[in-house]
Amino acid sequence: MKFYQLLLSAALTISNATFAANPSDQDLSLLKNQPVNFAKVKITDKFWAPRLQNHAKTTLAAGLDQCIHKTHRVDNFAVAAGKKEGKFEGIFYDDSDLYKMIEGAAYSLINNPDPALEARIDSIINLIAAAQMPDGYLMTYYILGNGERWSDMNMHEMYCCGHLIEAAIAYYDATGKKTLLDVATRFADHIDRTFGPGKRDWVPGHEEIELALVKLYRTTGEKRYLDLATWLLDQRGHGKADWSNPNYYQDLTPVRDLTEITGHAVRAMYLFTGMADAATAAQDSSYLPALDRLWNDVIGTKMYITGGIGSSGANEGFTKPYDLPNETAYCETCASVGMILWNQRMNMLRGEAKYIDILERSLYNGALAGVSLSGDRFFYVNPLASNGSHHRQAWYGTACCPSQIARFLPSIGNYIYATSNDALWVNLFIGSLTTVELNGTNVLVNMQTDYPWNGFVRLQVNPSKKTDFEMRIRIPGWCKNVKLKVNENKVKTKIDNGYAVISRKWAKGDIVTIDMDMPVEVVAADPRVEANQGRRAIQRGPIVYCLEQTDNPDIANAALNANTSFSITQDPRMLGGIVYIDAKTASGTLRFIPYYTWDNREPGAMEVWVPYKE
Ligand code: FUB
Ligand code: ZN
Repeated sequence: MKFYQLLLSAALTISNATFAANPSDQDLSLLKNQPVNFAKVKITDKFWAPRLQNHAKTTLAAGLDQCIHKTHRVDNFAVAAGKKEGKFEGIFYDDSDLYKMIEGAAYSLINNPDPALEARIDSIINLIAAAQMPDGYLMTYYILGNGERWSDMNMHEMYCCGHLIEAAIAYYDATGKKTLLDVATRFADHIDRTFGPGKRDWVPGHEEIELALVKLYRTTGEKRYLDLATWLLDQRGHGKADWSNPNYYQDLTPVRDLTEITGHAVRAMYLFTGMADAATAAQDSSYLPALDRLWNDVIGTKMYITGGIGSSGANEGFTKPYDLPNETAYCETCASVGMILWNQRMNMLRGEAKYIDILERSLYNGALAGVSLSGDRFFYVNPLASNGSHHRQAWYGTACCPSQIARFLPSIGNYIYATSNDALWVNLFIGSLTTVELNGTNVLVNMQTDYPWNGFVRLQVNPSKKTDFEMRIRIPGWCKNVKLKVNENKVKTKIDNGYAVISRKWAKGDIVTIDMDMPVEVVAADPRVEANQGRRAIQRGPIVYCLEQTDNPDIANAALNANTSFSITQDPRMLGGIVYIDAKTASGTLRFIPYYTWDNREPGAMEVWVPYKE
């Protein structure tokens, strides 16, 4: 096996939307492409399709059980609606987890109709609607007498409203039912009546409502929701809140002037996603230079090899450049999902494959580790090393991560394909079927692949009639050698912004094959990352690997060196079906498993960055 050494800056050197961003036609002027919505994508592969089934069967049931029976999340609404005796129990932002579970259920219903699940969600929605105040206000914590509403910008009222809006749109898209959308609209209208130019100022302590209001604008066509979103973005950085640490809230600098990613990681991701969505919807490119600067900062100096971000638990976020400790890495699951949301928007706006490289890194590593193979246990924090004491849990007091996974997984079909006027963009390699319209012609696309275990991809294209379009195939940053063929004939393609572009008149049954070499790579971090000095990580394709004690009893003495040789084995029975890597050194063999699969067997130590002897 070839022994590669890549020098990556920070954790990495940059080589050179909403879950469905759903931009409407009037948004298109700034966009290079628009994602194909997951509702139009049927995932057929062996990697993701079983995960989605497990999500529908296990993850949703587990999360709803937590909200309905094991915690007070649904009861808080029942009490607020006067249908149950009691008081508010839990954390002030708990409503948001229920909304995210509804959003996840809605996405799941789109591709897996389930009348029993729908009926269950309908009854929860009736409680939510009954809890809403006559003026549209809706947060059970304050409705149930815990102080004065709109008195503290850090109390997540707008955050909860944002998640309500996202859930309501998802449920409306899935079922056509409007009850929750009406509730969300009434809450948004209440906010719109209370805050804005000539009304009250407000800086949402936890971003989220901005991107949600853009979605609401797209769903309802009401421009005032977009205006409210841009007004809220423009509130930031003018000292309107009295935080002791405005950097934590991304509130030190006006958003267009931001140069450095700071503070709470999830908040930052939602902010940047909201800025990108507002830029698109308002056709306002003035947000983009800041987004470019922030992207370079985080990717170049503050991201882990897993695509995780936020190195410190103290602020659930960022510290200084290259400060990327492994055992104490925070890397909240929500932050990795946030990277996926934001990077998709950046790709839509810039049309460059490098954003999908990061999206893919966060997807297969930082985000996917957030859920157990069984689908009912979750990581909140995703360290890159453990002494064996860090484990997934069934739920958390602050349950943002389980509910995030619940809403994210069923929407992964959003990230595979995109289209522009005369091009099909193939961003991720996930076996799937879709039909897209290109130049007025319906084109059925059938992708088959064993990715991420194998770099061979077969794409069959079936236009309803012969038609010209470009196929833009992302060549991943990790791929050093690729062979492309059309109908068995080698094709030379131009590479444009990381995409191989095949331009031709396509006919029924045309077959493109993409054959990407996927060797084991030994990765070195930027020397400025102190924690990784004298260490190496193993990556193959998009998958980052780790050592786990159960396979490597002597993990404390594990080390790689320049003479290590690697062999790969595909084992369909191990950890849900993986390729594991054996590393042969003079002192024995080390077994590496995909990072996302760790902590699914007996507890033990784990490490991604392994000592390396020159
Ligand atoms: O504050 C709401 C959520 O809880 C944040 O997004 C997470 O980081 C956690 O603090
Ligand atoms: Zn979270």
